[in-house]
Amino acid sequence: MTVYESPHGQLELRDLSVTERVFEGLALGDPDRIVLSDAVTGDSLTAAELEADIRALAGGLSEAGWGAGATIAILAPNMPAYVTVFHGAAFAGATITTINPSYTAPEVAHQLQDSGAQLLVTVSAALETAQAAVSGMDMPIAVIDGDGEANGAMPLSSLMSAPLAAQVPVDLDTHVLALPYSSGTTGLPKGVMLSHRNLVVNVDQALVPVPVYPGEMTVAFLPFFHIYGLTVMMNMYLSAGAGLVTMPRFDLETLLRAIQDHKMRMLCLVPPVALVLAKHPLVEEFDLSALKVVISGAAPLGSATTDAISTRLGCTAMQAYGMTEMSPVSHACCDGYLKPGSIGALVPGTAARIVVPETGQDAAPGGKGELWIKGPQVMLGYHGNPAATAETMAEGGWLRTGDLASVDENGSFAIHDRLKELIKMHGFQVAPAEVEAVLLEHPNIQDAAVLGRADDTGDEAVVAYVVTGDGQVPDLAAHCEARLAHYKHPAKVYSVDAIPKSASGKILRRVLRDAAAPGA
Ligand code: 4UW
Repeated sequence: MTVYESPHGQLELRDLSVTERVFEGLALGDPDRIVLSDAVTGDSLTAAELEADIRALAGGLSEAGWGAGATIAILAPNMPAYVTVFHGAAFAGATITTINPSYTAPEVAHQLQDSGAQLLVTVSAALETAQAAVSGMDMPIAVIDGDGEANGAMPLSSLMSAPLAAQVPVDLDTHVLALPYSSGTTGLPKGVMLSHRNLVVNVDQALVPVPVYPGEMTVAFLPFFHIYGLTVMMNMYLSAGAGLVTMPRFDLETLLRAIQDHKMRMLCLVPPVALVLAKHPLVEEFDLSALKVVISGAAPLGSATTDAISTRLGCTAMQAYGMTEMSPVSHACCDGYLKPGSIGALVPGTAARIVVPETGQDAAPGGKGELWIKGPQVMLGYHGNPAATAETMAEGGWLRTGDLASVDENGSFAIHDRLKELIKMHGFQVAPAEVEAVLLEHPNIQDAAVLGRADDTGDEAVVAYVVTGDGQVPDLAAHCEARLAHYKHPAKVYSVDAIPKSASGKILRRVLRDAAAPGA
């Protein structure tokens, strides 16, 4: 077995809950400094206000029976109060499942049911979807903004009560703190069970190659419902004593203005935003001279784009790599590990193997194989799905990432391809199996397969192949609109005679991918 260790060495594990870790960061500096500010509404929270709100919500949730043992769902865009809800629930000993606010009611309902949530916290703008999702369920709804009472929901403020003095005790290693959803290497989205240990250690692991300084600010447009936004934006910045300008959705001008006005030093983004920074003319109209580091992740980014950003903005542009199942960070570039096209070196306390899928053997030095990861940030497993957990976790605690990778003699890793089914659209997950299931609900579709096809920007589009009785492609707009968030809708649908499958009935996606698109 060839095991690659982190050049940063090991990391001392600290027995803190994720909220206690964030409180450490809030205590670094003036308690009256703003740590969260909404880029659109200007609503803000100081360090002292955030801590007080978290303690008050934790107190109220505990009193109401939504503390220890409860699962709370959050369906909201990025906003300062998102942090209050996440950490109020965490401090009260609850489990939090984070839902994409662009989901349709059936998608929300599915995650609520699968996660076993008992309370749904949302915003007025998503209330209609939330109510449609919970119809037929005994699921109270709390609304962060507005009173919601007219609609049978309760205002979140009614859950604020006497502040909780201390973390409700939970086992840091086994209690499920967060339950974000990921399809992993195959199948439908599954709840990824992450512990307090996972999330705390990953913040500290990421801060070694990617330090963040007390008092600085960055823009959080990467959504908190996704693990990248949750750990790297929310928890890493606040734990380091820094702060965030939150954006409910991406808007270039707002982003550029925030970087300029707050003299931001570092920006974390995804490849489509990296491209915009490299090319968009609006970038010239703002003073971004404070920006020194730009980090991209969640999907591949070519070195041409990192070079273009470095040249245009006079900063270091580089990649990091993560996966929901790893809380999420396992690799980041840093001094000594800035090789073009690379995802950098292993973060502290993390080990890797490169395993050739066909043989199950470790690849020869420099060779390609599936990236396997072991470390304290690796998930506990998939919620209620031991079969999927067993498929993903190899013996000895190794997580199979489903990514084809290699490592050079210096310890810089590169990702070459995705072996798994997953499609990445703007950095967000689209599980082919989920889209296929929706297509199969259409009365005229007999069989379906879905793939990602890279466009000329390197982003992926969802492409569907369908078998229909008459060989015609049905109009799927209304069908998909009712069932799937927009970013999961197929951009192209082709009619085919048959979907290639293995003897066991598995879709042969590579065969489909390699065949010329019919009519294209
Ligand atoms: N290059 C190529 C990359 C890369 C990549 C991810 O939705 P998930 O489960 O999770 C994420 C997490 C991304 C992330 C977290 C923390 C961080 O610092 C960072 O970089 C700044 C990124 O996206 O999807 C996981 C899958 O996304 C692909 C890869 O296929 C992985 O298994 N992926 N980062 N740099 N591909």
